[in-house]
Amino acid sequence: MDGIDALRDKYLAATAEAADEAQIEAVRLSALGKKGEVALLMRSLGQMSPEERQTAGPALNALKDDLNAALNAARVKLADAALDARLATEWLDVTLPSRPARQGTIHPVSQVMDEITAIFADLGFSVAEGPQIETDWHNFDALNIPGHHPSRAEMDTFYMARAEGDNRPPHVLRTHTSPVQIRHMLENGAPCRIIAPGRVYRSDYDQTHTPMFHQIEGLAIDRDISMANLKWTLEEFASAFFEVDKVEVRFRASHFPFTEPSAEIDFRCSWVDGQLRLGEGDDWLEAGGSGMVHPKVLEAAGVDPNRWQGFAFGLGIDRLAMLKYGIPDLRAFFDSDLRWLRNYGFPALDVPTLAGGISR
Ligand code: 2NL
Repeated sequence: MDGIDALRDKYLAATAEAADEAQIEAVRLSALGKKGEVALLMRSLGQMSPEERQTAGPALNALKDDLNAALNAARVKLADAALDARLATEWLDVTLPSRPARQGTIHPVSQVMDEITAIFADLGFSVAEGPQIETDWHNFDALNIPGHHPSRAEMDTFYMARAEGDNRPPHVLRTHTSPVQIRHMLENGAPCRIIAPGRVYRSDYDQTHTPMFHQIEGLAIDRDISMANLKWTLEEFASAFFEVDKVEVRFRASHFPFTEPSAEIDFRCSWVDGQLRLGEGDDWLEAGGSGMVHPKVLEAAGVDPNRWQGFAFGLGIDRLAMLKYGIPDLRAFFDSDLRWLRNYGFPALDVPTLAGGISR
């Protein structure tokens, strides 16, 4: 009995002195572990007489319980002390304002697409949309582009795969938004004033070409629409888009299968210290192509060319966006990380970056 009380005193004292988790565990092992002193005593119960065992057994169990309770209490005390220490040093001012969250913005190309759409809306054009995967008829034949035309060659056009044994002509990724206008005329007839903005695809990749790019085409069909109406429309567009009073438009004779006559569209401009100025100077900015819709195209689209005529034009949106926002490489738009755009002042993309910023 005395031995048990002595053990209790010894291990309660040791527990009280244990300064950390490891020391508490060491005390537990030497008392209650497999080879601990209490365990050894437990084992000696076997050699005792039944009378001795009747008192020693419960006393040993009580010792075990007391030591376990003391050890657990010591652990809890340690944990409480650690928490108190953390609470004293780590604290949070919940009255501070939150960090500003970075917001996304509309992609510059989408912004420009919206701007252009708004300008043409003011001029009475509505927006038409259509599929990006087209039949070769809507993309080529209806536009008077013959089967042997270079733009139909494998190298320019992305063709969709057909199942083995399916010999119908393959669908294509539209190479321009003209098929949208073909579909519009087929469904709504004439007259019409529409623009068709959207993604187009050509198998081309370099400094000035990406396999996906954006185009906006315009179409105005009525009884007496002329190139003069086209020129005025483009001048109104250019001055609104580049935010200057007046931009002179120059037509250069050209050829497209879907227009006759056809004209390249140039805007008067100047380059001063690498900076583009519109509406002044002796330079010309190539902006796209245009012309009077070819009678064969009207016919294919179900519009009687003897009753109706009109103009059409196509503008590249990506280059207009680059010029307006001063971005030199088209590829920055579509296949670079956000740091690139940030370099051009799109503030929502303002993330920390390496000095110099640009890396590819
Ligand atoms: C360019 C040239 C052009 C058209 C697009 C068109 C559409 C129909 C009928 C006739 Cl439905 N023409 N579109 C006409 C002339 C030129 O685009 O260089 N685009 C960037």
